[in-house]
Order: sequence, then structure tokens, then C-alpha cells
Amino acid sequence: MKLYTFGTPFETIAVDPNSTEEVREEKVLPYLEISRDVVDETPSLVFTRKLAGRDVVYGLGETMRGINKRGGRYVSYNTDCPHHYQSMPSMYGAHNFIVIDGEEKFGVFFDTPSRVTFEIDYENSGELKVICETEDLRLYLIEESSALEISRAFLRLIGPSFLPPLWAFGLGQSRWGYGGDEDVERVFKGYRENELPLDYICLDIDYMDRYIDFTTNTEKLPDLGALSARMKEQGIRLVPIIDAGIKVEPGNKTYDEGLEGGYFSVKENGEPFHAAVWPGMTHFPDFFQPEAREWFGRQYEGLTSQGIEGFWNDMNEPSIFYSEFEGQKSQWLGDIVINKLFPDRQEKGEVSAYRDYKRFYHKINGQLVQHHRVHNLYGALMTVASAGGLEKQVDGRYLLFSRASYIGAHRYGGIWTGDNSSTYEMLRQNLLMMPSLSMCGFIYTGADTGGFGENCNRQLLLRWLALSAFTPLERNHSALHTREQECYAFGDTTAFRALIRLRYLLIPYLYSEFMKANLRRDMLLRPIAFDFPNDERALRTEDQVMVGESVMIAPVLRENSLTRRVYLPEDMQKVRYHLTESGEPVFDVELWKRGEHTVNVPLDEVVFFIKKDAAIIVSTDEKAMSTNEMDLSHVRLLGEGASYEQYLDDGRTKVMAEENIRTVTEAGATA
Ligand code: MIG
Repeated sequence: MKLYTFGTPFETIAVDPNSTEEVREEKVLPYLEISRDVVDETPSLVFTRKLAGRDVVYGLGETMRGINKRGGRYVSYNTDCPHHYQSMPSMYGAHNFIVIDGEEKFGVFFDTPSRVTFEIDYENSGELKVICETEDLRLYLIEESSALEISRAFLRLIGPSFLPPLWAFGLGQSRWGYGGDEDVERVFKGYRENELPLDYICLDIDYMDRYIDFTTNTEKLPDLGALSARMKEQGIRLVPIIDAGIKVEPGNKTYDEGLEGGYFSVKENGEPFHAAVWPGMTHFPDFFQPEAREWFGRQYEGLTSQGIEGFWNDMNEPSIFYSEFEGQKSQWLGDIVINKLFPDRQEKGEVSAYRDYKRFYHKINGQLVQHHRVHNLYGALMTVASAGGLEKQVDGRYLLFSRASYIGAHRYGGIWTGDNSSTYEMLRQNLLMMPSLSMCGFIYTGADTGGFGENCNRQLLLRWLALSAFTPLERNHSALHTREQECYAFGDTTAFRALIRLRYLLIPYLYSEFMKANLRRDMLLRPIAFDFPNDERALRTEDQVMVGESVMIAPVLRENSLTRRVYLPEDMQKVRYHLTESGEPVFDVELWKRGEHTVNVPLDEVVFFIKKDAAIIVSTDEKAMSTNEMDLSHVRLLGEGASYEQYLDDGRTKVMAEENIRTVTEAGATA
């Protein structure tokens, strides 16, 4: 791997300090032309290349559009993006890694927290153009034999994902509005009474006192510790949300400490910067200061001491509704709260948080650095701060996932892909995004199952469960004011039981593949072209994805469709999964020939594929209501393969080791 250094690069967290990948400093950059430009008053580095007709461009993690990124414009500038249109240039994360796969093959990682724009055959220009709004940059160039090998080398550079506990592979139920005992009890009852397995319930901002971080609403939630203990006995964990902004409220311990320590982001004059988010006026923690991270991480103690072992971090782009400057409205949703809090405000500016990002600063090594310059690292450093606290406070592994991210944050927590909506387009986007995220190290990830915005329906939720059964993070989440979306909210639950059961039967495989990929710095979800690089047809097939070593999924992505076309790049084992009338799981395995097929997929069934000669494992704990009731060693082989290499541990130890891999055969398991 080659490293090119421009100017004096900002130290990001992308590269794993323990990486043993060999990196050689070089001066002459092949493949890309370098020029200079001034963009938004900023001296910028521009990299260009003419793409050949058949070149495929992979990567960019959390971005819209296809697996092949050609045809799009993508702006790495972390944004609270409530509408995921195809053409939306910026989402919550900045993942500046691309792979060009053609006659010449190489990967490039642009390591800078500044804004980076990728125009990739945008409007059929045939050109790749990468604009880095900085003159200080580390550029990593990876030359390997294939897109897969290039990605693997990159994963060796950036290191493994954080280790979620086993229970984080169970199903989560969430909804904006869940805030206390009543909600939790209702959801628990809904799942249990319908015999739908579940592992955790998320609490959204409603559990807090007036949306203030690290507080609880004592009316709705009189005793979090007691509720958490009661639920844990039933195999259910509670996962509360934490937002980035700290409410300006003298007397509040977190606020007082933050102010006293100088841990808040400041204006040019050194005073804390005010911006309104859910709690009203807040200050943004200055996660760039190690002491501020330490302080922020400590704040979780109040919740972890009540038995909480998992969190989701939100609003950390950071999202801004309204700021002390100009009085402009910065975000859509802010209206709900902001109109109430600031009825007299004047709306002057454009609808964008963008200008505010130039108005506050971080203290970095004794200097004030404009937020805009390092924007893409903000949420990632919040993840680092939280992980630092949880590492100390939680016994064993913790669950943590964030909305905003930068490559490197994957070593501290996962991400979810933000505010999608209940549409088939978003279901498809969920599938397309997963391999790109895997390339960038984010393997503990998933989308809001069922869709966040808009109203879901029975059919869509079933189809979504059939996809998210294969993503490590599987959480049903929906927005305030949308239709209820729990798996028991759409009448007869038989089909939901079948689909959630599949997830639980697959947990030993998913978990084992997750751990092996992590240990070996391998991809977890892959474009099928990565496995069949010489197959032109596979190269153009994006609605099928590899999951772990030997599974290929091809979910139904169209409304009212009970069939779909599937392309098999080689002979494969087709698995038809369903439950019998009495609730016994059935996996019918059939060998199918290479080529195109039509599969029938009723709403209560799932069809997936296993590579020929391979076997996977499925759990034999067929009645488990949560991972608590599962033993990962209770598995059997599925498929014609003679054995499967299972990664097996207790699901909570923090050490990963090759020794934990055992061979499972039909006769049983051997170490
Ligand atoms: O401004 O906490 O993406 O998952 O439910 C919206 C409320 C704030 C955005 C998150 C979403 C969450 C919601 N939050």
C-alpha cells in the first residue's frame, strides 16, 4: 500500500494504530491527475481520471444510489438528511474510500475530515473527479489483484469493527415516542404474547426530562434501574438514545462540568457556541479534546449504573435546528420545538446548518480550529467518547451505534443508516448500501426495518424483515406520528413469527461470520461480483448480495410481487424457508443450475442461496424468545457441504482469537 502526503494532514482516526499492513511513502501518484482549485474560498486538491466504459467504481459506504457508484455526485459532509432521495449528495457519514475495477484496478482512500466531493461519471461525463476542500491530506493507494483483495487490504489498514454482544444480533424494537414503563411493557407484551422473539427495546428522546441528555423523565420512567432489571430477566435489554447537544441549564451537572472544564465548542471569541436542538439552546461538546471525550464518556455512568448496556447516539453531525446567529432556521423538524421555544424568531437565512458549521471552533492542540474544516470527524469522535466510557462502565461488551460517522469510528461502535422511509425504494437502498459499508469497515450496521418516515404496511414490513434478517443490526424503528409498526401491529402474526424466527435460526451463522470477518479483516456483505469477478453478468447484478462466506440473498423488492428473477453465477443450493402449521421451521434445499431463474416467494417465506459444496449452520434452539435462551453451540448443518467453520465464544468476551473457531460436521463439532 502506498501513502501520499499533501501539506500537513489532520490526524484522523481512520488508520488502526495496531495495523500491521505495510504502508510505503511515495511521491509520484499513478492513475490520477492532480490539480489545484479554489472551492468555497478554500484552496483545494482535485484528482481526476478518465473512466473506461466498463470500469466499475465501488465504495463510499453510506451513500445513496447503486453498488456501482457511477452516475452520481456524492459529497462527504455529514448531514442530518431527513429525505433519502436518490440524488441526495450527503448523508450522515463520510466514507472516502473508492475502488476502481477495470483493466486497471486500484483503491484510494482520501483521509481528511474536510469536505470531499466525488463526481463519478456524473451526468455521463465519463470522468472521475474528487475534490478535496483542503491542501492537507493523506491519500492511500491500494493495488491488489481484485476489488475484493483491495477491500481486504483497506480493512487491514483501518482495523476491525467493535465487538457487539451476542444480544445485539437479536431483533430490536424501537419507535420515536417510546419513553417509559408503559411503552416498554406494551411492546414486551406484544412480542411475547405473539411468540415473536426480541432482544432489546430502544428508548427515544421521550425518555429524557425535556430532552436533556443523561436525565430521565421521572413521570414516564420512575425507576429505570427497576424496569431494566425486570426486562433483563425476560431477556430484553433497554437501549436509550443520547443526542450530541448539551442543554444550557445551569444547575445541571453535565452542563456545569462541561462549562467549567471548557469542554464545549466555542465561537471565535472563545465563548461557547449556542445552537438549538431538541432541548432548546445547547452547547456542542468539543469531542476533539481528549479531556472532553473523557468527561462525556463519564456521563453515561448514571445510566449504565442502572443496568443499561447499550446506547444509540443521534444528532451528531451535528444537527442544528436554529442557532444564535442570524436567526435562521437550520432544519426541517426543528419547527416542532423551535416554534414553541422561539416564537418571535426571525427567519432570514437559507435552510441549512451549513453556515453555522463555519461559526464554531474546536480546541485542538491549543489552537482554535474551525468546525467546518474538521466537520466529518465530529460524530465519530462522539462515538470514541461514548465507547471510552462504556468500556469502563459495562462488564463485557456493550452495544453502541451512531448516526454520524467517519471511517475509524467502526472500531468503537456501529452505525444505523438514519431516517429512511417506508417505501420499496428505501428497502432496495438498504440492500445496495450494505456492501459499500462493509468495504469501509462498518459491519455492525443496518437500516430502520420497516422504514422510519411514512406509513409502513404489513407486506412491506414482512419484505423488510426478510432482508434485515441478514444484516447484523436488525431494528424495527419508525417516526413519531407514523402508523404503528411493531411486528404485532398488522393483524395475524403468523408470517411475522416465521420471519423473525428465521433471523434467530441464522444468528449462529451471522454471528460466526461477523466474528470471522472481523478477525480476518474480511468483508461481511459483498457485491456478488466480488465473488465472481470474471462474470460480466454478476458485475451488473446489484439486487443480490453475498452475506458471509457462502450465502447469497435476493430479497423481493417490489410491492405486491410474489416472485422475483434471480441470477445464479454458478450452480447453487436454493433454500426455501418456511414454518409448518405447528411452527416447525423447514429448510427445503434444492440444487439449482447456473443462470437465470424465477423464484416464488410468498410473504411468509424466505428464499436464499448457499454456494455449491458449502454448508451453513442454523440454530437448533427453535423456540428461543431471545438470544438469552440460545446456546451458540446448539447448531446443525444446512446444505450439502460436509462441514462449517464456526466461531464460537460466549458472546461477551472482548478478545477475538482463531482458537475460537471449531469445525461443525454432521456428526457433531470438533475443536
Ligand atoms: O430530529 O430522536 O434519526 O432515529 O427517532 C429527529 C428522534 C431526531 C432522528 C433519528 C431518529 C430518531 C429521531 N431523531
